[in-house]
Amino acid sequence: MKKFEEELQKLNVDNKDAITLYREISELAMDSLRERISPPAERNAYYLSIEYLLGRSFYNNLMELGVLDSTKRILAEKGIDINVFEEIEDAALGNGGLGRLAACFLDSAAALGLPLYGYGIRYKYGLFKQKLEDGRQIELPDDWQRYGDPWSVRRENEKRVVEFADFSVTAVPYDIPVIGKRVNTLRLFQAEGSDEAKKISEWLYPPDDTEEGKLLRLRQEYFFSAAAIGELAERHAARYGKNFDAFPQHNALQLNDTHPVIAVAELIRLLTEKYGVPFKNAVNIAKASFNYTNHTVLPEALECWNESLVKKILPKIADIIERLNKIQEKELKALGCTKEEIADMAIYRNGTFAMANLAVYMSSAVNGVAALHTEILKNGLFRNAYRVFPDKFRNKTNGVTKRRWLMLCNPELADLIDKTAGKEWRDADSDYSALIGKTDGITKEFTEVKSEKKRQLFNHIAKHEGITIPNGFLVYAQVKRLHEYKRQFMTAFAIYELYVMLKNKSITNFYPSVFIFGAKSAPSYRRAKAIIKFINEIASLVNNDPEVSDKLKVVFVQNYNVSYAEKIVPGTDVSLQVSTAGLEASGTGNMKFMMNGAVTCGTMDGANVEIVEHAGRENNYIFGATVQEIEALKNGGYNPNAVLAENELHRKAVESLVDGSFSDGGTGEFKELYNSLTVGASWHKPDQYYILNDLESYVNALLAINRDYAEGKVFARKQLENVARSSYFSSDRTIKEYAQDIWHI
Ligand code: 26Q
Repeated sequence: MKKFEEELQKLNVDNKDAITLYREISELAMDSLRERISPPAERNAYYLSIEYLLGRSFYNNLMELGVLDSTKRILAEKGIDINVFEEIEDAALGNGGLGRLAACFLDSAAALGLPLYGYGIRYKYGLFKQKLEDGRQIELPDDWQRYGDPWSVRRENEKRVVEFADFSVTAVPYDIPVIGKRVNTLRLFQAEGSDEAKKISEWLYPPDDTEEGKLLRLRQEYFFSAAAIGELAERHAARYGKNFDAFPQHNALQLNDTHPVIAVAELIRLLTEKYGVPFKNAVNIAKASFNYTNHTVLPEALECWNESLVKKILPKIADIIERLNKIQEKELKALGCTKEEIADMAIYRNGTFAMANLAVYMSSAVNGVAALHTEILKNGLFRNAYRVFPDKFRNKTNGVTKRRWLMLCNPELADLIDKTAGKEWRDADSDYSALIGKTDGITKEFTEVKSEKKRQLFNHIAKHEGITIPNGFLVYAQVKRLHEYKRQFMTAFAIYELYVMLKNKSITNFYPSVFIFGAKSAPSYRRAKAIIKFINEIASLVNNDPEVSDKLKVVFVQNYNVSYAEKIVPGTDVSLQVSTAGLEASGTGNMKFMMNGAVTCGTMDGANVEIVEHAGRENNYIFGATVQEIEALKNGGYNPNAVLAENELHRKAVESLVDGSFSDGGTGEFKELYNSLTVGASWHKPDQYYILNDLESYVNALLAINRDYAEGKVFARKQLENVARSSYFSSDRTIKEYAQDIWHI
């Protein structure tokens, strides 16, 4: 990288603003990368994902190139603070966990030297930018390319046409380098052509509450799937000739949830129509090439496409899916399945295509994203398929990249690990288990690192939210998409109860604490938006009450995104992971926090189960009903009103929604939230996420943490044990498993 550093030395920075410098320095880095792009291997894996939540590339790429420190130094010599580039927007081409996981996976594969290529969509507008006005979420368009996009290369001569029944679209590839031992690429397609063609890559996640919106979403899914498949088929033919029997030997395709499942039908269509492969062979080739990862068991998040919709714009694809359904039915009958079992597994039912069923039937491997989640797939959602095709199913517990989520966002902790256990942990093939047994000796140094990261976080919050948090506060954080099943609502009640207890002095010796929330709600998700408003009402009550504000603070940060997470995660003591057991497939925020020395306060859900297995239950705070207990409540006629009748504090907290304590501005939102817990709604029973069932044990866990934290060293040791035992949650480990067990690369 000498060349990059020399060029940077020569760079004239006079009178250039941060944006110009950002572009010029990024271009220098891209120049130095050009000859390092790795050629495809004989066998490659491809990740098909409708989301990639990349965050900022600038600092990460300089780090991966090994020039972050020298760039910082050279710029400083020129009078420029490298932090000026923090005004550069995140590339937020995703919503949350599934998109961020895709980014971590690409990073890990490159670091390990594995040929994994990403395919997706180059949305003009990524996930909306969030502002809070009067405690409410306001959405603003995310024009992330406003300052240019120096990390992408447009591949004009590799564009291809994607056809719909009513019009065709040009898919133009943009390649983003993914840097590591190999330099792989993430290829995002941009839709070009007529106005309606261009619309396809305009918005991440168009509102799909109308027929038109649904059509657009379907077009997006087909658009990038077909562009990717077209390219892979063409490349195969050019390299190995028109015999496609060997296609699965050279290509492993991973479906990131069901959004790209239509690629399966597209491969069959292309092979039969363009390359003369008989239908049956094409089906077998597809089955041997595809694998599917499920990321959610929530019924409302399982994709079903109306047959008529698919027929309208993709008649041949609809035909193929129907044929697959018949083949499946025949096979299942021959295997002795009952009518009910066949109906449950059917690809086509009640006029819709069940995409998860299509994915399971047409994939070689099907995986969940945490041990518990995979068990739930095998015994619940896909129980029949599991009985018929047990060998397909496997677990691949998620992970996160330690490069972005430790080395980059917490260099102070990374240095401490170096000093204590050597530097080897930084290699993709290594881990930090060398820390094990050494944590006792470094609690003081760790506490200093944590305090420094809190100071940095509090400064950032003061600057962006205008709220000051005194140094030394204990930090609890719940940052993730806003969803009822994630139960930010329950945290709100817990905070309100703490507030009441502080006021009436039934708790004393409370260690001063701040609760940090960060979350975006889907724009049309009314209840989630009401929960944001409710949390902000509690925040203003607590923060403005002089009697408690030196003990308790609540901050809801605006526009929580990857870059904000890089500040919050290192500065947090307690990671709140409190979903209703059985509903969070894995969670990956929990892993980022653990890696940075936060204890988990959580339920036995998703990857929390494995976090506790590795780091020790004694070093974390587990509370609430287990999956089995939730099952029992479900079957036993759970009655939240009985809980309310018995517990005055809970009653006070829940009644605060309707007794005038807070105002929802006359919208009726708080009453609706209240009803969701006490009377239910047409589509669900009261308190369907068992908030009131778990609230008491939650508050007790928060209080136990608060007491233990005051002990100092003992708590720091718990935090450090989490760091030392977090190796398993590196996405390097996860990717090695995919490479060995599924992709065979
Ligand atoms: C559903 C129906 C129609 C259209 C879209 C969708 C849809 C869109 C996005 C369904 C699901 C998603 C996103 C899911 C997601 O992010 N899941 C998270 O995946 C993480 C990575 O595996 C897990 O850690 C989280 O537990 C899981 O919630």
